[in-house]
Amino acid sequence: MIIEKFKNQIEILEDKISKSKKVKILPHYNPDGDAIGSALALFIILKKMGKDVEVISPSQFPGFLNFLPFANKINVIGKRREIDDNMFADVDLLIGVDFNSLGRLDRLKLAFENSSAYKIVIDHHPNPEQFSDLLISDTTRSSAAELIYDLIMATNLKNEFDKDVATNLYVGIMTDTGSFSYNSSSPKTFEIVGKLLEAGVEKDKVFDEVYNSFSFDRMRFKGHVMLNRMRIFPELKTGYIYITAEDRAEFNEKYGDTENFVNIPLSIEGIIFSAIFIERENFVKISFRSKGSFDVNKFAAKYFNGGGHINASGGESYDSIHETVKNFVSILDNYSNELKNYEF
Ligand SMILES: [Mn+2]
Repeated sequence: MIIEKFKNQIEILEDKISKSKKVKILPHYNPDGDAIGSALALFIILKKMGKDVEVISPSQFPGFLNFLPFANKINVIGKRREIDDNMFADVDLLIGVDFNSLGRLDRLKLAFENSSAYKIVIDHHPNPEQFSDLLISDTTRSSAAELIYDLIMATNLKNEFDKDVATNLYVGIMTDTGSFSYNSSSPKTFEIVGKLLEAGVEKDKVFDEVYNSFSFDRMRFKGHVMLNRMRIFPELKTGYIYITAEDRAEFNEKYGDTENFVNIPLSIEGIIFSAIFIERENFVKISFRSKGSFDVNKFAAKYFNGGGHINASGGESYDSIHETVKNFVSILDNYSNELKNYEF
């Protein structure tokens, strides 16, 4: 079994969980389905084991995750809430899920560092930084949720595994693979999905909750973006989308509304590299997607102060939205040979 390589770590994981009373589980800032699903799956199990456990999210999570079992128990750190950097002083165990660097905890970073709790991080992102006592990182996994399924089954945590845990893990895998369209070529992923379905996950209902729950405003927003805010460079096999603060206001943007917009250019024939630039309060939020071997993790790290996975990454810019887009287009020049000759 693949999990063999984590034999030692798994023993420590089981031991630390059994010895801890007070546990906090932390997804990353701007959490996605994988971060929230992974955190809640562990939350449910630890709760059933009788732990004093809580999920604390460094920021708001998308509304389409509200249906997840126990999502209403998540303690969300709002933008304006004051943070006590010693809030984890009396915690025995901190578990971070789905992130590879301390910075991803955003405003909870100092509290994490200051805490004397034992720290475990479970992740699947490339190049994980060592900022915990125990790092269980498997970059071959579709999602943190997939890895967590195996960790549960390899320990006494499996005794508390149930349909609610399975549903949370399923959403982690489904959202991190774009509903099994990328990062999901391993049969292992589908074996685990099979086990989750056996545990009672209502696949069609879950899909409907996650992907068919948008507002009419969001639909019109998407239409506007596709019609007026998308540029395609067919010869470079590249497309990008930009969204201004005015656009967001005009379509009454809610948190999560722009999720997956970055994938739109990739559904055009021949496009293998896609970017989105979104004007936020004090910066421009950027996401990249690619097909095949074009490495957007490196691209984001080199030019836009970010990172992620080979086919999905993010970054940021403190120039204006129009400057940022201009900059991106000029950087594309450096890749024109590579992109023109790229075959997927
Ligand atoms: Mn993930």
